[in-house]
Amino acid sequence: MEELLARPADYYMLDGLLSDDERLTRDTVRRFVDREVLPHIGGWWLRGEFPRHLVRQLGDLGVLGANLPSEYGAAGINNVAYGLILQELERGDSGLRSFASVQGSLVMYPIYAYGSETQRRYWLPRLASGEAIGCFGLTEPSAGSDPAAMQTRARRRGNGWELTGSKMWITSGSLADVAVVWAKDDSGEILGFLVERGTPGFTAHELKTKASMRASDTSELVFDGVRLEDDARLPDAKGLKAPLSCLTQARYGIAWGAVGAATACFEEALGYARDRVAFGRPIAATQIIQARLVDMLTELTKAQFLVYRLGQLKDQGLMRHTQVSLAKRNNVRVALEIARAARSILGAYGITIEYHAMRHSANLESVDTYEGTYDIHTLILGRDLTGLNAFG
Ligand code: TGC
Ligand code: FAD
Repeated sequence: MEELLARPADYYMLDGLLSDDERLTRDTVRRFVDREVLPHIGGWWLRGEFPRHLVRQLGDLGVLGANLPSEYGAAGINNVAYGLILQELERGDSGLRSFASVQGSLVMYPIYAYGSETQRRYWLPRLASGEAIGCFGLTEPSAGSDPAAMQTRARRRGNGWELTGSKMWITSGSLADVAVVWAKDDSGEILGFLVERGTPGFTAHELKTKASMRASDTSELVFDGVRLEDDARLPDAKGLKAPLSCLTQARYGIAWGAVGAATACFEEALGYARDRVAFGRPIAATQIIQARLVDMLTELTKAQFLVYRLGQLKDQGLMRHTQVSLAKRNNVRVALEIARAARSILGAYGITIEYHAMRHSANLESVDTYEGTYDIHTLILGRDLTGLNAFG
């Protein structure tokens, strides 16, 4: 019983299924988040500041792109351990996990999977250490769920390319030293490019009016006739499948991260309900609050097992991208519902930044939308089940 009260969110003792290495990785990041993030995150979030000073520390901890091979400077850990890292980062804040997801899954992964050896050797060690920051530009002002409708063009100019268009809602866009940008060539084929900060014609503009993900940089990228050499192109990326394969990697991490945000909210609500007295007794002694807490714990426990099994499948090379859609869709929606329930258990205190539930709830509205909305993942899964396309 005492053990349970100490770790109420691990009701099914999933901890016991982890290897020593996985547990060590998780606990290292857990301590980092407790020490470096939780005491400050409310202020950063309110002021709309991304904690840039943490980037090198994340690099030193080895968490950036940690599931990529060590020959390029990454940690080379397995996918369960990688998922646990993202879970712990998002227990701190979705914006921090988002930074790590973009850096590892949307910038390092495409360079690793589709880049030249020269691009890999140059960028991956810098991105793994946090010396360089990356961003990923797929979404446009008029093309989000349907990236095939992108307008950004890469036109042949001599031996190189000219890039024209814009990308919207780009995480880390104003911080990035390098942007992975997706554009159509003259034949309509989707290609990927590495565009470095400072390249003439390339500008980034931070969006300042967000009521969600406030401790994360979200920017618009503009490409006004940007001239690139052919060696800026990711040589092996051809067609929509290339960026979509990066999304699979990021969605995998998001499904784990959502467990972290949900855990923070569940534990906060449980603690508060035990302490808060109304009508002469703790609100935790009421049937309605107990029922809510039990529903939260049940969904959290199911979400934990979903990603644990998904991680095993990924480590065995058996994971399908539609299984990632199921986990992303479920776990983010569950986390959002747990955050809202926690906020309500906290009463008026729950709307303040001294508690975590409201911040997580506001952040998770973005997480529910990005990397494929809840509805888009429903349609991906519906198509997989029936063989019929309901997107049109
Ligand atoms: P569709 O015919 O479905 O696919 C074209 C080809 O790609 C393959 N494929 C995938 N491969 C790997 N992973 C995936 N997730 C894949 N999904 C599809 C597919 O098998 C096909 O291959 P082939 O060999 O037959 O050519 O193309 P479609 O145009 O019908 O796609 C529709 C849809 C809805 C699946 C897709 O476009 C989609 O996923 N839309 C959502 C867009 C999205 O998620 N954008 C995210 C932008 S990045 C971001 O939000 C970062 S947030 C910051 C953070 O991560 O924290
Ligand atoms: P739309 O596609 O316009 O969808 C609007 C609504 O219509 C949604 O509810 C959707 O589910 C619904 N809908 C659309 N099509 C259908 C259909 N066929 N059937 C039923 N319903 C449908 N993008 C990047 O490329 N890089 C990033 O780093 C990045 N970071 C982001 C960070 C934040 C904080 C946010 C909020 C977004 C970010 N995005 C990024 C963009 C994100 O991926 C898109 O917002 C997302 O893909 C949805 O696109 P949209 O906003 O254009 O919505």
